Amino acid sequence: MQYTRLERNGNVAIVTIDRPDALNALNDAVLDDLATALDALEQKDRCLIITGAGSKSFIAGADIAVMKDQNKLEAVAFGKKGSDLFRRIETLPMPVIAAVNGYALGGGFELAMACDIRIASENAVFALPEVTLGIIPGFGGTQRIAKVVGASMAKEMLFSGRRMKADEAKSCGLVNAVYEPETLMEEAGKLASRIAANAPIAVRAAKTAVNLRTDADLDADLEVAMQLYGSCYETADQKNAMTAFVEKRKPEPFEDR
Ligand code: DAK
Repeated sequence: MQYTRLERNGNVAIVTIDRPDALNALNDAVLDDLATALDALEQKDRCLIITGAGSKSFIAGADIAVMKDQNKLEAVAFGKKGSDLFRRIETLPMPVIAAVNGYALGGGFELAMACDIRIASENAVFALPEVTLGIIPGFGGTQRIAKVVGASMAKEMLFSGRRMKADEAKSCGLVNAVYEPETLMEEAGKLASRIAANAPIAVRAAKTAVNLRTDADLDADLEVAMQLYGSCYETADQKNAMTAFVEKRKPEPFEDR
């Protein structure tokens, strides 16, 4: 695995997304490595922590340089790969904690929302900037965010693409706790160990029970969201915005086409 590390501390597993030169942005290879790390989890792993390498970013989103040139079919295939993987994280038998150590943008924020519990460092920043790039979140974020922060805040974040800092994320229930960057992993480890010390069958049953309602409709809704996502790839606005990001400049004004 080039882009993911799997470590263990007792019966707590820690997966680190490790592509710091691109702020841990998700491309096919990163998603493949993350899937491989999940394959390696065992029943003895009673809690999983997911974090990002480096001090600046959890995950700065899906890889815009890759998405820029995708056509609709390629975009839907990439989206489905990430969406299925995040669904797998959401339905892992053991609890999953996202330790958000910096930027959690786009697909990175979506991954954090597929985890059971989110804690963050003081420098964490959350946003769904997809509409500024001519697309919508494609890894299930449109379906999960309202359940995490309520419909009104969810829509504000989705429609505006604005950034939310850690303190606001805490006040709206997006994260459970905020820590100094230096202590984030230690605190994540303490919480995970506390969970891991409890009766595993009971913890797994509790997770399944809480997710019952979510699971009932989510798969069908994710499919519809994927088609909506794909349709954005037939627009000039998407090409304009993603090309501008890669060329490190502002996009031309959007044309609604
Ligand atoms: N993709 C690719 N490269 C990225 C990246 C990203 N999302 N974010 C950062 N990088 C790269 C930068 O290009 C730069 O590379 P070099 O120029 O050094 O080669 C390096 O990481 C460092 O970034 P910066 O130089 O920009 O660092 P700054 O501190 O100045 O700024 C930043 C940090 C996080 C504010 C900035 O990098 C930024 O705005 N990044 C983009 C954030 C973003 O818009 N993320 C959302 C991406 S959209 C779907 C699947 C998925 C999705 C949607 C649909 N389907 C297919 C259904 C999800 C979409 C997204 O996630």
